[in-house]
Amino acid sequence: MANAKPRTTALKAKLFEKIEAFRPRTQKLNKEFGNVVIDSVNIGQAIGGARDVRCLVTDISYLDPQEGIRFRGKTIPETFAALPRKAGFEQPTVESFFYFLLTGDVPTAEQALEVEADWRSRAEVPAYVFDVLRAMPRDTHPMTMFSTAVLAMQRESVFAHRYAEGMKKTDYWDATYEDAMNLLAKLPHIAAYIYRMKYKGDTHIEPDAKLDFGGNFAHMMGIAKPYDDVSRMYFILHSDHESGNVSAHTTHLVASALSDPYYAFSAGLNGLAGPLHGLANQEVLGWIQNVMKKLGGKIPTEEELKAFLWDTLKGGQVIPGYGHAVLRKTDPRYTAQMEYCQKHLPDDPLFKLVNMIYKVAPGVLTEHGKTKNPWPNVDAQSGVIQWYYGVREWDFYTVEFGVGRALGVLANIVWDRGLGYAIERPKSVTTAMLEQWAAAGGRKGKEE
Ligand code: AMX
Repeated sequence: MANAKPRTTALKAKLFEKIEAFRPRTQKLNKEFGNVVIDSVNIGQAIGGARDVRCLVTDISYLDPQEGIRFRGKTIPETFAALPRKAGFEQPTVESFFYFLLTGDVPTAEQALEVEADWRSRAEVPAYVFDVLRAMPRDTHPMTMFSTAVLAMQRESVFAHRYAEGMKKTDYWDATYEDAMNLLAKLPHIAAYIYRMKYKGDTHIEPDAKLDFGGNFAHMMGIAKPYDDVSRMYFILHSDHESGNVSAHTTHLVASALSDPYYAFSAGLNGLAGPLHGLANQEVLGWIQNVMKKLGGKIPTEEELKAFLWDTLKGGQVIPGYGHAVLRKTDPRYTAQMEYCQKHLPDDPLFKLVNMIYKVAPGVLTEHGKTKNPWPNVDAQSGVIQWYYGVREWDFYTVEFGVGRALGVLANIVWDRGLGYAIERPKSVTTAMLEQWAAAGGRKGKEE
């Protein structure tokens, strides 16, 4: 794979055209306006995880604190409405969405089919990846397995291979694109393999070349319709959330050292595996099950639920699925999934319980007084849908998040290389310096 000749497809030609047209804008900003001040950093931001510091650039998605995510300028409902659908599908294909994310143009049905055919031709997972997975203790967390599988394939990297041969800087995007496409094409199979190896008695279902990304994932998971549409929706909703979140930022950071997409995405997955980030979706289900266990399997009343929320907070733990570093309203990814549930599983007891949490938790969190955002994020709702369709092993949920997140972070690093973004290297300071600047009322001049 590593020495495979670069391919030319319609999508790639279009992307090249877009990058070429865009690059002068980035170069002009950098050269002529590099000194224009757009922000200043305060001590709270330096200590507090760089909140609100505007030092990342992406044109793929933008997160407004009130409105939520827009993909390429479109809200979630606008995105779902705009993308073409295949006959019999309720949701757009992941392929059509990826085309849109990568280029900013809504594809025709035919262009989406070209992506499907392209991924199909790259979908074969090297046998050694399964050997590596099988060599890991079976109780290893599925996210560790997923990240390891991606890293194990690094030897396939077109980028690493061509870099070693002296690839020109203007070709970096092309090699990154090849790796991104090769990786994306394989992720559904790897994820489903981990699921069935761990939880379904190590019995496996071969991919079906006739199916699209979401359809094939559902097929290899062994779950009947409408799980194919559920998967399409899930992957699209989890794809991108601008560049500052841990998984996107990590992927971008690692790739900025010209580590290839396998290294970069594996690192991004390791960030996604944190309970304050992607692992929150499994934590939500764990928390709910714990509540029900304590009540002997009974659905709690609102009063009982309130008491459990307070117990969690008083125990020094966070309420998983609530709060956000940027958002200050209910996450529209939560709303999109809630609407799906209202349509397809309105009477599901778990859905009703999650709705009850939505009714009670914001008030409790507001009274608690710490979080800047008492509203639910994407993770508060996603597990309910998985549970309903039979994926009850909640420690797998973050792997599914990771499959979706790959679409966004890989599209981003293709553009990073296309626009020649620099190696990331912010400056650190010492606590003594902060104390000195605090006493002086700010950092004066450029003494350090
Ligand atoms: N439950 C309890 N306390 C919370 C809370 C929650 N859901 N959300 C925030 N807080 C607390 C913080 O821990 C912090 O406490 P501290 O002052 O003692 O350190 C305080 O409120 C202020 O935090 P914040 O500025 O409102 O949030 P943040 O930007 O520091 O963190 C996030 C954001 C998401 C990590 C946080 O809201 C959280 O821990 N939520 C629960 C975990 C979760 O759902 N994560 C998934 C987020 C979406 C995603 O990435 N998939």
